[in-house]
Amino acid sequence: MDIFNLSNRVALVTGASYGIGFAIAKGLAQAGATIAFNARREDLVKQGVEEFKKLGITAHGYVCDITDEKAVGQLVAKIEQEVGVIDILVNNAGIIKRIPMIEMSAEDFREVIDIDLTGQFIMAKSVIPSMIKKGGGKIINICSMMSELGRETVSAYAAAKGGLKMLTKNIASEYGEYNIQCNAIGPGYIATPQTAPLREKQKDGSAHPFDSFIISKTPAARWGEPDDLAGPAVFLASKSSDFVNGHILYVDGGILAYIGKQPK
Ligand code: NAP
Ligand code: GCO
Repeated sequence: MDIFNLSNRVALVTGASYGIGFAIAKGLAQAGATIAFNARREDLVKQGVEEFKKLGITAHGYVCDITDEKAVGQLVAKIEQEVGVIDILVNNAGIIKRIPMIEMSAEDFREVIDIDLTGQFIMAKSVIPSMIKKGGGKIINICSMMSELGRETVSAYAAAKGGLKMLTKNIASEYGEYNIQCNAIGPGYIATPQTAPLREKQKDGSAHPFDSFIISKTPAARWGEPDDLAGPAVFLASKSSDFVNGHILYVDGGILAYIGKQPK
């Protein structure tokens, strides 16, 4: 459908060698976009390029750490030169550290904030000037259930993802007049390497208690798959969402709508 068509659009998806970033990049490519992506390690960039190739997608891979402002500036300039001006930025790269707050060092806390919040700021500020010159663009930040909810051990992550929600609204407020739409996707619990430790089988072969907990908290009664995020990303990257700005689209199987089951 033309309203979702991304032909002649260049999309940069950060951290897209695997996981949610890969699935979103695949979805954008299937809607017609040309894909650029980055990872921190050369081998993961190569692996990503190969995985895209297997799907018939020519993706342009680059080594870049999103927290390095100078390197990000060089990355954006290189993509503009080799691929074209970035029309769509998906701020996907991120990490989590699961440590009880009173045991967490300030250094660990800062690292999470640096990658999950400052890195998104650096990426966005680096693509916006060319978007303004070109007459518009789309920025999609990847938020979280932790943009709304807290839980044990994820204080830094929740602080970063809560901050990212407000950065999303601020970018929309500050650059909306330039036809830039900045929205976010808030994924629920998605089966990726990031959440693998929460889904590990127990020694006796039973499900991890957190695994069963999430299934019971999710009206859809399952973990999400990375591909569940592709359609919402295409919507937010396309002209279908031209009057949607500063919105957080939760794609969570209903977690945020649900009070939870009463205990038996
Ligand atoms: P993942 O499987 O751990 O993948 C994260 C990606 O980010 C990797 O490609 C990683 O690449 C990249 N990355 C991390 N730090 C980076 C840095 N400094 N510079 C460049 N790339 C970096 O995670 P995921 O589950 O797909 O999650 C992707 C995003 O969705 C994250 O922002 C995450 O917080 C968010 N999210 C995940 C879930 C979930 O349930 N899985 C739910 C809500 C939100 P390298 O380490 O190889 O560089
Ligand atoms: C955790 C999880 C999360 C998810 C996700 C939820 O330990 O609770 O890893 O925080 O990855 O962000 O939306």
